[in-house]
Amino acid sequence: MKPRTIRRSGLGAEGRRVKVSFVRPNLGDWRSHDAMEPLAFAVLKGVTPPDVQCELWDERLEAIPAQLDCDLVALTLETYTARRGYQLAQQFRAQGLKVVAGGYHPTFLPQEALQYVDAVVCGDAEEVWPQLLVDASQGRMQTIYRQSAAVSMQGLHYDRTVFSGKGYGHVSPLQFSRGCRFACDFCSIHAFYGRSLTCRPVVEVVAEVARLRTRWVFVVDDNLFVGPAETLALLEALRGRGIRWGCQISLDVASNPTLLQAMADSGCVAVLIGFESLDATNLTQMRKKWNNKHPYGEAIQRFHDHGILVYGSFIFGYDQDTPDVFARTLEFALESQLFLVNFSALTPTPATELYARMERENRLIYPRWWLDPAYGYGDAVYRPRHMTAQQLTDGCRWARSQFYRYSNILRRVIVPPLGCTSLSHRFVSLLGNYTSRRALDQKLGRPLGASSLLPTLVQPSLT
Ligand code: B12
Ligand code: SF4
Repeated sequence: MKPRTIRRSGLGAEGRRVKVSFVRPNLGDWRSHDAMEPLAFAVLKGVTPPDVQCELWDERLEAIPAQLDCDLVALTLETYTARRGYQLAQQFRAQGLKVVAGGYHPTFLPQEALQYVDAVVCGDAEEVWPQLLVDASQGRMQTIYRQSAAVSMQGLHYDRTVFSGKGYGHVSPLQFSRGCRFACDFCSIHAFYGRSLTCRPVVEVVAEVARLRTRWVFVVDDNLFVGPAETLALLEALRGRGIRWGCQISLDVASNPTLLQAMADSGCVAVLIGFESLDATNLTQMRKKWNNKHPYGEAIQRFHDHGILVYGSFIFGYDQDTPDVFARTLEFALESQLFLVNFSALTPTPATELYARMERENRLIYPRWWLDPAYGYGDAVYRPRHMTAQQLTDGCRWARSQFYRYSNILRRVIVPPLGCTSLSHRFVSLLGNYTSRRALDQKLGRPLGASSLLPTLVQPSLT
């Protein structure tokens, strides 16, 4: 792996300095309640020469102004925000501004993105961003910039000054690693990072923790169980820092008593675990058969015994699922005292193995659902094997609505799992449930993008 060097290149001698507006679109032109600081822009700000002016607009917190006072608009796009992002790009390009897009979606579909923006950055960006700024200032921005996935994270500076004055909540995101040692067929992480798995030096992470504006931390890694030694080194260094934190981590950590204890000792209050399915054949199909080795009930109990709440993520619609899957999974979630759940309809995103399989099997109802005005957030986008697409959409909604009924929320907060009865646990549970319920009410079934601009977005050909 080549060592990472931050090129503080400045801008071209004969070129002028560009003024940059970082823009984080929402799913549509409305505000939401689950916004955390978008770390991508802290990374970009960290490699932006100090005299390049930057501002941030996050549509989850505030309306994006109709006119931006800048030369370059830098959009971060996920698949769910692509449609809205393209609409904004069209609007700003019509005003003569240059637009660059980065993040998961443009990385996977650069040619689609280039129908709406001037340039695309594929992959992580800290190595290529300074050069892009130079090129932009000289009026010769290339169309595609690509950074290798295997760049070291050593010395990465997450410059959070870019978030000053914005109304983000009380949880600070923090990154330790990139990539995941697994490759579940539906997940974008493998498609983005391939086999590369990199960590920041623990000492740099700890120094960043000391500078955070809050003591509540969410480690954004897709799987904090990078490896026993790496994860243990981080956990030991986090002990005694006075933080309360949560993360996403693979289920196999529950079979490692040393790591579980170290998580508890360092202030971990909650973990998000991808259980995905209660069916062993489904797990094998999604390339997650290692989940079968760890009986779910016992694993959850071990987390609870260590004072760690469990947020369970489940996907409905794999090929073994029949219409009774919703009630069975709901019952499991309630009985095993999960404090939050995510019940999602299986949704094939671009560049994943799942997407390729669905396309091969000719099962996609909305092949480009992220651009399709008929698609609503949470809708099934393909034909499941043993139920209709409508049953899948409705079943997910039903299971969510049952889990987040006020009576169930109250029960979870008043009677938490033994081992998770402190005020901190109850606070996290109450806030998490309230936020999830509100976010779901707001998003489910809603078309992506802004309704006022829908007619102007053309569907590109991807060939
Ligand atoms: C934290 C998180 C959330 C948080 C919110 C994050 C926030 N900031 O508010 C919550 C929990 C709310 C959330 C929600 C969802 N999320 Co989310 N989330 C993440 C997670 C785990 C970390 C994001 C992060 O901070 N990364 C760290 C930063 C530094 O990395 P980065 O964003 O990739 O940025 C780098 C590059 O991509 C690039 N880059 C990115 N943007 C730009 C822009 C420019 C101009 C340039 C040059 C470069 C560039 O440079 C950066 C630095 O190198 C990611 C997975 C991941 N590892 O990124 C999933 C992820 C982004 N989420 C995902 C999904 C699917 C969702 C949901 C739709 C889930 C659901 N079913 O409800 C929702 C809704 C999303 C929405 N838009 O509303 C998918 C997106 C897949 C895709 N194809 O787009 C991801 C990749 C997870 C996954 N395993 O598949 N999420
Ligand atoms: S374990 Fe999680 S992050 Fe890793 S590939 Fe599977 S779903 Fe993605």
